[in-house]
Amino acid sequence: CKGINGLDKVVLREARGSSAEVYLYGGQVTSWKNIHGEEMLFVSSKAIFKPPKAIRGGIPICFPQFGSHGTLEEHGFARNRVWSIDTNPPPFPANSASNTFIDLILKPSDEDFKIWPHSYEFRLRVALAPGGDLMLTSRIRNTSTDGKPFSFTFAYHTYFSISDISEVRVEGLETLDYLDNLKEKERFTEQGDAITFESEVDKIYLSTPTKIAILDHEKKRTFVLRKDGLPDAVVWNPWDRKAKALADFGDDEYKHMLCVEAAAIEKPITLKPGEEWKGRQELSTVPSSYCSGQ
Ligand code: TA6
Repeated sequence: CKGINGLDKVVLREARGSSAEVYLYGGQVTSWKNIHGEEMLFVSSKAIFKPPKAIRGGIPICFPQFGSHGTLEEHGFARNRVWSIDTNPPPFPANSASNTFIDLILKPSDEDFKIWPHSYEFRLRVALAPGGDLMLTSRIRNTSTDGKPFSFTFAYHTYFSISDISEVRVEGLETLDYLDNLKEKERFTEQGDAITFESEVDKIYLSTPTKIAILDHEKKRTFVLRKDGLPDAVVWNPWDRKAKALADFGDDEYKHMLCVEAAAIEKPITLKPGEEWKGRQELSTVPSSYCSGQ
């Protein structure tokens, strides 16, 4: 269907009423609603839905570079490109079985090849499971014929919609090492209990578990992020000062969002010609009272 500024977006609806929206611009999920029609993702009221700015919110795809550690623009360029509908996807493994999905594909333009001289096919499947779990599967293949391998870093930069940042806990990252982006990426070890928030946070947790829980106290809702092929996890909230410095972010919006990002950063992924990498994240929600100990 037609989205803002003539850019297309795809709306997925599954039988029990959950839905998702995916912009071809950036291959970006910008909405994920549960069966009650409640929006689970944060998109800034000041988001810009057209090139060259990435849409502020939803699930930006950071590829072929996470962050600014490299030669490309921050978070690479996949989120700033218009993707195509993939009409001929290779078969997906059974575990992404769902009958409500869209397949998108991104291949390098001549311009892209100048800034990142590698041939690849990036296939993204966005799927809704019956009942509304949201599944993103990325498959990136090195299609070069010159025998050259390439390396990349990657993240699903997911913006969760939350009631109040001061009443959120993240479970699953306790005692792990992390690189602190606010302290020259110095390495620290996280303390032993759930993470809470009272100021700007920008941390890359290393070698994290496949399941991370984000507990929204007020909504009595827990987001569960399950991931595969993505060993790291970024946790980011800009807080007030950084929020004010972002033109496409409302001054107070930091109170109602938290980024928890399944990622591969510390150890870049290297693909030889013909090799394919798969990175998957699955988002679900459970009532908080049942979450602890799961
Ligand atoms: O994921 C955290 C982070 O790397 C922060 O450092 C902050 O820059 C955030 O991403 C947003 O980046 P963006 O380029 O989308 O403004």
